[in-house]
Amino acid sequence: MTSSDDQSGERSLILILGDQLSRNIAALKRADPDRDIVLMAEVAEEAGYVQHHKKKIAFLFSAMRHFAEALKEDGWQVHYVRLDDPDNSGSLTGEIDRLRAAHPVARVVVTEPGEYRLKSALQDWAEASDVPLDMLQDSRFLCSHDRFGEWAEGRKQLRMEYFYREMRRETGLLMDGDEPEGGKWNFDHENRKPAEDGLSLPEPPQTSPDEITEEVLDLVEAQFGDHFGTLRPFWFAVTREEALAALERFAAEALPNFGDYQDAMLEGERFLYHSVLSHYINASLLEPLEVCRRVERAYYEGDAPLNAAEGFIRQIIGWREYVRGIYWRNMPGYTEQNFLEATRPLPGFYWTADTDMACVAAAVSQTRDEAYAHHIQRLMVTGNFAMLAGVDPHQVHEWYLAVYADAYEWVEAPNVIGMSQYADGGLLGSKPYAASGNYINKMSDHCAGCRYSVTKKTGEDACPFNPLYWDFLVRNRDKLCNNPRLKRAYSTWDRMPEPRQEEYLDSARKVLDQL
Ligand code: FAD
Ligand code: DLZ
Repeated sequence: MTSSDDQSGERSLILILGDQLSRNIAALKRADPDRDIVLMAEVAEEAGYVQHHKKKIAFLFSAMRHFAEALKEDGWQVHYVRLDDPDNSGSLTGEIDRLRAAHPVARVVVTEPGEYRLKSALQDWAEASDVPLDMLQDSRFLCSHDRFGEWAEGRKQLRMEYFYREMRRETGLLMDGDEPEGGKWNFDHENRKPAEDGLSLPEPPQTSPDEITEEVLDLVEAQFGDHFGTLRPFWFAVTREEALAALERFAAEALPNFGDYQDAMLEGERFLYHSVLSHYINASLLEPLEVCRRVERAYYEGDAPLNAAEGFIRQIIGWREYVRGIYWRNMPGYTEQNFLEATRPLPGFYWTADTDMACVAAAVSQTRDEAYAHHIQRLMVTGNFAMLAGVDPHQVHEWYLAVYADAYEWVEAPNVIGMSQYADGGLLGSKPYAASGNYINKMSDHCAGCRYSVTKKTGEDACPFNPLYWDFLVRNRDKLCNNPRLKRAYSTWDRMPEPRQEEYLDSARKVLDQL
């Protein structure tokens, strides 16, 4: 990362990417509104490197347009390129060149992109260019690449829990002097309640599209009509003020129950007590630390219990920072990992929701409608099914990168390749998140209305997760049998009578043949 002194008085071109929509972004903090020119561009290359969900594109384009207006009001000179600008070159580097042809600049400044792909493209461009590129460290994260490297160096195994404790100490969040608030670092064992009937479930605030958003929605419909996903109704916040209102709503209405029901799933309920803030945080409408401080305040003011506040803060200063560290430490190459050598194509129902498995249909259809599913749906339903069925992890990765409004490779890839598909062989997590239908039945009400029977283990009507679970373990025995956390499962299998084992494997074969 370069950090050249910019006191020359010469004009810089400040490139602001679609997920860097903050006045505090490093490239703007270093810039001078009276001298420098800001470039923001909607480009086909970024909108098309995977088939992004229509709502994701609409969210980013509208948030970009609103942010550009806000910067102009602050006095910045902003050059904003719309996707349908007839001269749009289609790439960010093309737009840099176009702008500097009209307005010569001494240097280009950008905050490090969140994806290796784009970082490399900008670096390649700079090598061939006659102006220098200053790529600044991304100060939106608590843990820099160097700090993560320092923490990871020399450790036999990387585990989020130990990383998280350091982040608690460094931020002081929920700390009582040197000790964690409440005497424990982690209250997760209190956070596994299945949802009961009759809970009152708050909805995230629905923001009505303004003129700018309506224009973007028409553009997305016209240009990306063949992409996955339902575009309207569109209710996402697209400005910082609206995102702050969503944070307030979460803190007041959902946070108190966030911990208890964090792992629960309910038919027809898309959000439960989740915050639905990830796409705002990842695009910088909200800052991770301000979100955590708001949640910490709710705890100290008696508005939320400790298991909720701690559980939430852990997701952000623990998991979110940890997966980013894993991503940058292991790129390039991380997204190609395939430890279990899985090769099956992604089943078509990941795009259509056309499956009799009620839990999968619910997760995919809400993904199609909202560009959102919560963590347990992503991990234990669509992720679990893909891993059990032996789907090629790269195809799974591309699906997740496309379909969620919060998906950028730095956060999506470790969650998919590492956490959900175990394709990194245990670099990120200690065991595969493999589960039979029993887990889904315990944590949800999907099974009650499903055409398959979760209590049936084999045969036509058995929940497909049941035979697939054993088939997965048997198929990958060489690679998994020494994992201490799977020892019990393998000894259960070994104690099973052979005809029963055959029934499982036969049922699994039939499920897989139908995919
Ligand atoms: P909440 O449940 O309210 O959690 C609060 C916040 O914690 C989130 O907004 C998010 O910022 C953070 N967070 C929670 N879990 C994680 C995690 N595992 N990694 C990073 N941050 C986390 N998250 C993304 O932001 N983008 C992705 O592309 C993405 N892909 C995922 C794919 C898979 C297979 C899995 C298992 C998880 C993925 N996650 C991803 C993490 C998590 O599922 C989402 O952050 C969360 O569902 C977003 O919804 P929410 O804002 O309501 O989160
Ligand atoms: C995701 C995305 C999309 C869909 N479109 C644009 C765009 O047109 N212009 C832009 O600057 N950024 C876009 N983005 C976000 C970038 O892809 C993102 O900055 C990189 O993936 C790095 O995280």
